[in-house]
Amino acid sequence: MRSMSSGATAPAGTVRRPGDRYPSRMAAEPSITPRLDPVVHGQADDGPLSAAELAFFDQNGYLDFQSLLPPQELQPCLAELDRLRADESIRTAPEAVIEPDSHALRSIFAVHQRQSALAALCAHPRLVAIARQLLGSDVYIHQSRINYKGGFQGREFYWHSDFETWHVEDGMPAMRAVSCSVSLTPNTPHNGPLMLVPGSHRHFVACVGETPQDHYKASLRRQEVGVPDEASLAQLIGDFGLVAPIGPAGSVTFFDCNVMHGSNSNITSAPRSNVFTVYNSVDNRLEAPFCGLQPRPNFIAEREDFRPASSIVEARRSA
Ligand code: 6CS
Ligand code: FE
Repeated sequence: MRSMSSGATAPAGTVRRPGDRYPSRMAAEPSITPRLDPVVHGQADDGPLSAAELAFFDQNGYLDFQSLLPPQELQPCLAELDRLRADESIRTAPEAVIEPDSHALRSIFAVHQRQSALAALCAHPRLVAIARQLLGSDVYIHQSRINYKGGFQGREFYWHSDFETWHVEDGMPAMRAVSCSVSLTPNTPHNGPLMLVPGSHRHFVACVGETPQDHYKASLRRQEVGVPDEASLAQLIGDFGLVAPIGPAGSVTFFDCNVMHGSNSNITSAPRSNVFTVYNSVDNRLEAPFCGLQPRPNFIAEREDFRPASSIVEARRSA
């Protein structure tokens, strides 16, 4: 830790706030500590997941389904993605993220706010029901995005725990959120599928390095602060191994907010386009960021709209 002369105030993010159960980016050395929150909050009786599926998620921190959604249901989402990619004005929108070393589109955030096929997918009753069961409460959409990962151009997402960033930069208090990745295109072993370290969700890797102002502008293109050190990663991967769920369009992976994950660049010709929706328990709303900086914008981390995701669908049906 940097030494300070007497009377100096500590830089933002180097003093642990009371109630911060997962301090990170504060100490000079990385550490791995046990998870302090349950993984599965609901019961098998709540449905739709079976006791065996809940136990698998509890142990591994993810659950994948081949062909959960029929590909025809995803056609309007692919058409919307094509429209967005063709729209030059999207590239300069704050929600758009451009690849670090080209002008290719990497991500578009807050797709659930677009009143469109992608928004309907984020609030899909089958997905919301699974998230509600895993989190044992109503859920709202904390974040959504489409990761385009185009052929030849789509770059990697380095290893990270989403929760580490959501806790430090967004003030998410507890590990009670789940991500859902829906494949709009096939995810193959070759086109940069999601890779996970099963079981890593039970360990919190505290990272080294102070969070810069407006970190998201760089981190969403290529993350360099809030990434685990290589020794911690080697330990987790050595202990637990790696999985890379693959499947056709319509396959779906749910993964815990603290599972270690990443993905490789896509140097094949086929895009790997996935829609990610993050459901957070309504009992786990964001507080002030634990790094002491201003919160990130709402299109990355929701702070205003806590409508249960299930009610969004009902409201659309009755509209
Ligand atoms: O900073 C975030 O919130 C995002 N960053 C990564 C690399 N994954 C999750 C999330 O979209
Ligand atoms: Fe992630």
